[in-house]
Amino acid sequence: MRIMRFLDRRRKTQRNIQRHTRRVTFEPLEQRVVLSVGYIPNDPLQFGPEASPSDRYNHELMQNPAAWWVSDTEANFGDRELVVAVVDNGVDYTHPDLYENIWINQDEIPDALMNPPDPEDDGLSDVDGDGLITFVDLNDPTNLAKPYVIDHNDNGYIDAQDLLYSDYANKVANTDWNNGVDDDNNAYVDDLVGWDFKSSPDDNTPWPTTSGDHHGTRIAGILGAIPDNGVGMAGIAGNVTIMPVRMLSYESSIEYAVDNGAKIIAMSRGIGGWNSGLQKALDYAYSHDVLFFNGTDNTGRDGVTEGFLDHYRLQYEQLLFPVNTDSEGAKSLSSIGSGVDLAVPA
Ligand SMILES: [Ca+2]
Ligand SMILES: [Ca+2]
Ligand SMILES: [Ca+2]
Ligand SMILES: [Ca+2]
Repeated sequence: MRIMRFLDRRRKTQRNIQRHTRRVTFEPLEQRVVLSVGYIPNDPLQFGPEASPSDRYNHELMQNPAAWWVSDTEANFGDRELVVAVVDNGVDYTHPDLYENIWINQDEIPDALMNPPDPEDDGLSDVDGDGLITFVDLNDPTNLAKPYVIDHNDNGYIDAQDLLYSDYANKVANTDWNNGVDDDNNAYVDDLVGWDFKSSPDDNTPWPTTSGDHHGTRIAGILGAIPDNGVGMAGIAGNVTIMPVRMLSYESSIEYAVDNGAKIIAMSRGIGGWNSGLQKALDYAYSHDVLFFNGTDNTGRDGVTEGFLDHYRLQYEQLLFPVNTDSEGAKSLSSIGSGVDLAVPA
């Protein structure tokens, strides 16, 4: 009886696979026909009619549509409670394909917004009931009706910059949120959406201040661009929460990310040798069960054929070193060789 049920389920699964394979057939990529089954989101830059195979090969090679698939009309893009710190040169938290996924430090939200003195006002609402106040909640009509949820920068939605500034051009703080009080007592005043260690003095706007500083925003997009919103691209795990940390030293940036709830750290520093600060930061992350990734350099060296060892990658035992691949799964920009842990199409 049990075997029958198993076979029955297997047949059903096979029928489903055949159905979805017919439904979702990508065009030939080079000489190889790539078939993918699963949920295809509507993000135009990767899945629209104009998108080329080179725009979406990362999703095809990783078979992300299959991982996302729940049903024809429902997808699973990851867990919002999973916080990924992008420790880099800042993240454009006003970006239309990122704003909803930016981390909000729950304990830095002023109590006056959760429990307002006005008895008529019941405060901010956790609309989707996930136990957090997120930008998804703040962009719901229930919260948009509150006098302290305002699109100050006039871009059509509530984003991190709206919480920090009532007038960004003139650097006027939004004191409803950015109240000058270290509400969570973590020694970072008003760290509502991350921290900028690089500016002098350091501050609460982990924003790419120099034009061309798009690296952190790009990393944030690859992993967490809002999926299925008809805009731009789809992140690999587009429902995760992104904590922007603009870094200076390893220790302070990593400790901040770990202490404030990041479970994954994505960093992209050129590491050429031994650094005691990095090792301390790694020990700290590792002892708190935080995965720590750092891409290898982009000089394209091949340690396998050239026969050298990159000793630094072997020294940092707890650091995960990914390399990027091209659409064929072959070596791309990244250097390969000893100490590399995994390869990812990107
Ligand atoms: Ca806005
Ligand atoms: Ca704080
Ligand atoms: Ca505060
Ligand atoms: Ca999108």
